[in-house]
Amino acid sequence: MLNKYFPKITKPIPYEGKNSKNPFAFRYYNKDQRVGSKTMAEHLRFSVAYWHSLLGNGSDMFGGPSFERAWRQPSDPMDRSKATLEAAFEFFQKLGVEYYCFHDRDIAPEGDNFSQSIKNLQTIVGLAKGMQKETGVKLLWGTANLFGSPIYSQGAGTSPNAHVMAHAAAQVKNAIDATKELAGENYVFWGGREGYETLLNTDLKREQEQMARFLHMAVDYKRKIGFKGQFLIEPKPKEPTKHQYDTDAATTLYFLNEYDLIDHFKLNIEANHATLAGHSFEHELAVASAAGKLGSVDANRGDQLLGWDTDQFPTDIYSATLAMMVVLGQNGLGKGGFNFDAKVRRSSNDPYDLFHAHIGGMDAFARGLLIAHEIMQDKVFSKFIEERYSSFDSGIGAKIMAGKVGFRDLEQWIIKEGKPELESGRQEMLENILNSYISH
Ligand code: XLS
Ligand code: NI
Ligand code: NI
Repeated sequence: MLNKYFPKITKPIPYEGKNSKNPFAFRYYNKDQRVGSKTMAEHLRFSVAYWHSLLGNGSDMFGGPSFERAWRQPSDPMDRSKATLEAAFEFFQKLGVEYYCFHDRDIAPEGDNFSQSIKNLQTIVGLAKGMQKETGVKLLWGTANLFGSPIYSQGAGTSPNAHVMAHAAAQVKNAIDATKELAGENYVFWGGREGYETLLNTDLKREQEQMARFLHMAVDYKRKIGFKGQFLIEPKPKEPTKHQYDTDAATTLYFLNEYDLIDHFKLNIEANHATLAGHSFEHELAVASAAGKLGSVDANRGDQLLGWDTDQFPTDIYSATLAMMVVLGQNGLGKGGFNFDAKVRRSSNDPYDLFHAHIGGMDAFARGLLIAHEIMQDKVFSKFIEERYSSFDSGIGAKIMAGKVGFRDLEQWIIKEGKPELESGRQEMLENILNSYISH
């Protein structure tokens, strides 16, 4: 096992059960434990986000780095990337996580020109491939950073400048190549700057048409090279741009339908993006899932009092339980997983905080999984929901849904039958039941 950057951890984080007081142990996540037909590891497919956990340095809008990791010390950018890669795989192994995710620019530095950038990426990909083989850690998804460079300040695929769009396309081509080379199971598109600030300089329709063209080119390329990973779009309503074209799940699904892309994409739902859009995490998951398009999850959380993407590690058992109910309801995420798109706080300056953060997130979802599984086995809510809609299973309800009656027939039916009687929705009772599962 690699052992250079986290010497205090000498073996993979163990599962010690819920009474353990060891801060470097799992209390719920027991990877081989079966929950229904799969193990916890198979259900959850946890992933570390390279950009936050390996590159994060505590900086925010008001201050520069508050910590510098040992693996970020080498001054040559390629040496720094290599050291970071070593630290990454040591961390993955010691944490006991099976997947990771990256942006092209996270793992390899941009060169002086585009050809050099390609070479840098290929060199690091070669090394990463070796480390994946050595450790068994796999790539959940790759993506391209189309938001950091100043050339993308007015958009990438949706830039008003065709030269910029071409550059973005060239970059995504290489990021897909890298993902394929590393047997990535998905490829993510997050439209960081695919939106606009003011209509005074923006043709909204054109920009959406450009975005669609961009994604169609990606689909064509995927087919040409035989990349078998799932394409995912990650909705987010704002930050960095004021209006983003992929605001939330419903908006993104509409866009994909409108531009004939729906068959080629699923969604990657992020908790903090859901709340920024004014939705709950479980709402966004449910909207994606209802369309058969819930592909993967960026697990994190926002803060109720802060209106931006704080990307905190998820610790809320309620939220994790409700999320797992949606995921179990669709029989899992398939090729997707739970990627911790989350960063330790500015004050968490010790590299071992990365362990605490991930252990907490993994335990929260493991616990959510256990509770959700029990709830679903007992059919507590599903029975209630089925019963609640049962008037559509026979009689007039069945006729309505089968298209056998119209407004005139229903007028006659109402004249005869009179006023409806309503059953209680029993929200409070159901909330109490949920609580009883969570607290025992
Ligand atoms: C930013 C996004 C980003 C994507 C990958 O808010 O969450 O990190 O997950 O580009
Ligand atoms: Ni994300
Ligand atoms: Ni985010």
